[in-house]
Amino acid sequence: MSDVFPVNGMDAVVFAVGNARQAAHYYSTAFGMKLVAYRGPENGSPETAAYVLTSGGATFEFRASIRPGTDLARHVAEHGDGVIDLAIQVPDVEAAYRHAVEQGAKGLEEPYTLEDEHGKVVLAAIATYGETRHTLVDRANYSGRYLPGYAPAEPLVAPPATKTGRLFQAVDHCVGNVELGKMDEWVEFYRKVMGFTNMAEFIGDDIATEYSALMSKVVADGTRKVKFPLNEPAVSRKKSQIDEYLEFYGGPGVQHIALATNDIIATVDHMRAAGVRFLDTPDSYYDDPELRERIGQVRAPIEELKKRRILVDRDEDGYLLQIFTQPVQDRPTVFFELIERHGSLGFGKGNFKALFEAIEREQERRGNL
Ligand code: TYF
Ligand code: FE
Repeated sequence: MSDVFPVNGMDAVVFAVGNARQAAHYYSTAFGMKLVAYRGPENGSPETAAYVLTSGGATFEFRASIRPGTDLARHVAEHGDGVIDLAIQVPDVEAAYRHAVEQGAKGLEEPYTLEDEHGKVVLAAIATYGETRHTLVDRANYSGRYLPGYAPAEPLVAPPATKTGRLFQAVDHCVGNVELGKMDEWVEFYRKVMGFTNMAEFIGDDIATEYSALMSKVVADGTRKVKFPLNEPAVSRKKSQIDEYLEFYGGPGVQHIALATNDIIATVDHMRAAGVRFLDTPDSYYDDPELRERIGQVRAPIEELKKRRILVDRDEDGYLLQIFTQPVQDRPTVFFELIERHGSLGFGKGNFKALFEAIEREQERRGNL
């Protein structure tokens, strides 16, 4: 079968924030990212300041309005800091955009080309859940740092003192929260528009009623380079964490970004020392003899994982280590996951119970349970 919507991988994750200068600092010091490009009133952008940071193959752009009355200012006033764009690299923007719109996607920007002395980039944009968009990007003929119009910028701080000089190297997956009853519609959207298929891992009715208060399905492109889990709230005794998000974000949006790391222990140590807070996991998770049986040998002693509250899961393909930050802004909305994969293609199914209990303890502390 020919791929109707080939993708090359994730491009940038774009955040709308209240203060991009300070966000650039936080993601430099706490996430070990490298500032590489800037656009603002000094170079032709009178309304918006934008900072572009990278970590290996991952790119984040932080945009803030520097004037009142802009759509970006409205977005931040309404949703708080959040993700406005999950950009995807495609080999043929024109073909991808036409296919998407024919299949019912809402077109936001017709294909256009940006050029400078480093070459050209082709872009287009379609809408997805809430106010989120997917910009489609072809940068195969571009050797500049980010996009034409952005000036090179130098790192704000020295790289983290890890073997690689970074804390993570790629975006592993990006999760969306949608409204009750809408998950399957969005799964269908990604199937029709992008030819994405369901991955085996999901949170169904059974898990939802028992402890998660959410349902989840994962769609991915055929090569598994772009993975988008989708959550919806489930009706249960307690208020769903997804409802909490929808209430405080003011609608559907990106819930978490998972970052792939080769050394989750060093990454967590750096981030904690820099002030990032993670979800707590009780001692009982590590002291449970069933855990040792379930996960077998992993690359670090369980004591080292326990010290840092890192979770571990194993399936037929291998194992993974993962941990979740607290929300990274005042609203209980966007958070990050760190994930170190050793063969496993899953999302930590065996950790769902412990994870959702930890999230519920946080909801309770916030008075939202
Ligand atoms: O991305 C995933 O599916 C895992 C598990 O609210 C998960 O990280 C699912 C829902 C959620 C938090 C984590
Ligand atoms: Fe995840």
